[in-house]
Amino acid sequence: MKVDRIELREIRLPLVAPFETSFGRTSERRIILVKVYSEGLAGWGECTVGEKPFYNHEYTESCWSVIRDFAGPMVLGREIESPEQIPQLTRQIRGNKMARGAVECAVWDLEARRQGVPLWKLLGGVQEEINCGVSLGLEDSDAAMLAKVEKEVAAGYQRIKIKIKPGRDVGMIRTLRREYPDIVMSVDANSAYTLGNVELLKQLDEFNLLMIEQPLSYDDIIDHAALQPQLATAICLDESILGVDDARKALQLGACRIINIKLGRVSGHTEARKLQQYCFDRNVPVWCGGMLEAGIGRAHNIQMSTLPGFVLPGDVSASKRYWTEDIITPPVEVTSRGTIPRPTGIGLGYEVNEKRIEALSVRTETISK
Ligand code: OSB
Ligand code: MG
Repeated sequence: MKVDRIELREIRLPLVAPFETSFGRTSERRIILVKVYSEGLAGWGECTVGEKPFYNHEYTESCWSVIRDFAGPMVLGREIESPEQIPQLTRQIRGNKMARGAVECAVWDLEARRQGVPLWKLLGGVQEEINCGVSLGLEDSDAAMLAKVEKEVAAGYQRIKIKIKPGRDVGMIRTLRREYPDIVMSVDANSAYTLGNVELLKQLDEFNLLMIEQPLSYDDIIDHAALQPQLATAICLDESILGVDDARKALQLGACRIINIKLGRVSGHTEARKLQQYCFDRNVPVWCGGMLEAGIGRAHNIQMSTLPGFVLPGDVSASKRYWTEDIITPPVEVTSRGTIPRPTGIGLGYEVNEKRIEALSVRTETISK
C-alpha cells in the first residue's frame, strides 16, 4: 500500500461545558483531522493535542506544521506493508509524538478498511466491551463538583476521576468521599505538585483512592520514584510515559503502579500496543486516557481499549458529555453498566460525518506525492 494523498483539516468544536485542569481551562477545541488516501480508500486520524503547549510541548499549531512539513511527507509515496512501519518512517522527528501519532492512527484505520475488518481485530483486541470512567474538570466549589459526581454515578460510569490542584484537593476529596464512600474514585493533578508537598499528598491516602495520577512534574520519573514508597495509594503516570521504554524505567524504579495510555502521547497504536503488552506481562494495569477527543479520536481510543492490557476503566465516555453533535454517527454511547460494546463495523466502526466536518472546518490543506 502507498499513501498518495493526505488531507489535513482543522475543525473548531465548542465543548458543552468548559473543562478545567491544573494547567488551564478549555471551552472550545481546535482539532486537527488527518485523512490518508490510498487506491480509492481512506483512513481517518485525529490529532490528540491541546490548543496550547500546557499538557506537553505540543499544541494544535505545532502539530499542523509538523504533520504538513515532516510527518506527512515522510509517509507519502512510501511502500507500506503494515501500519507498524509508520513510526519507523517518521523516526527522524524527535518528540512531536502527537503529530506523528495522528498520521499513524489514520494509516491503521486505512489498513483495517483495506482488509475489510474492524480495527480492533487488526490490533488484536479481545474484549467485547470496554469499561468506562469519567474525568471531571475542576470546579470552584465542592457543591458544583458533588453535583457532577452525582450525575455521572447515576449514568453508570465505573470510575470517577477528579481533577485536583493545590487548594482544591484534600478538603474537596473529603467532602466527596463523605457523600460517596464506596464509589471507585481517583484524582489527577496534571503535575501540580512537587516533592515539597509530600505531607499533603500523604493525606490523600485516607480516601481509598484507586490512584493518584501524575502528581509531580510532567517530565519526571525520579521524583515519582521517591514519592511512591511514601504513599499507600498507587501512583499512575500519564504525562511522563511517552513509550514502552519510559514504562520500563518507571516500573524498574518503582515510580508508579498503574499507567495511563494515550494514543497521541505515545505516537499511535504501534507503541500503545507494545506498552500495554509490556504492562500486561508484568501484571501492571493500564487504562486509556482521554484528551477531550471528538469522535474519530474517541473511536480510536475505543478500538485500542479492547486490547487485553486495558483492565481498568478508561477516560472514554459518551459523545454527549462533550459535544451537542459529534463528528461520527452514531455518537459514542455508554450502557447503564458503564461500558461501550466494541463496534462491529470495519475500520473505526463508526461512520465519519463528512458533511459536519466540512461545515466545522476552518482550514484544509492537501499534500500529495
Ligand atoms: O490528564 O487526563 C488528562 C484532558 C486534557 C488533557 C489532559 C487530561 C485530560 C482529561 C480529560 O483528564 C479526559 C477526557 O475526558 O477526555
Ligand atoms: Mg492525566
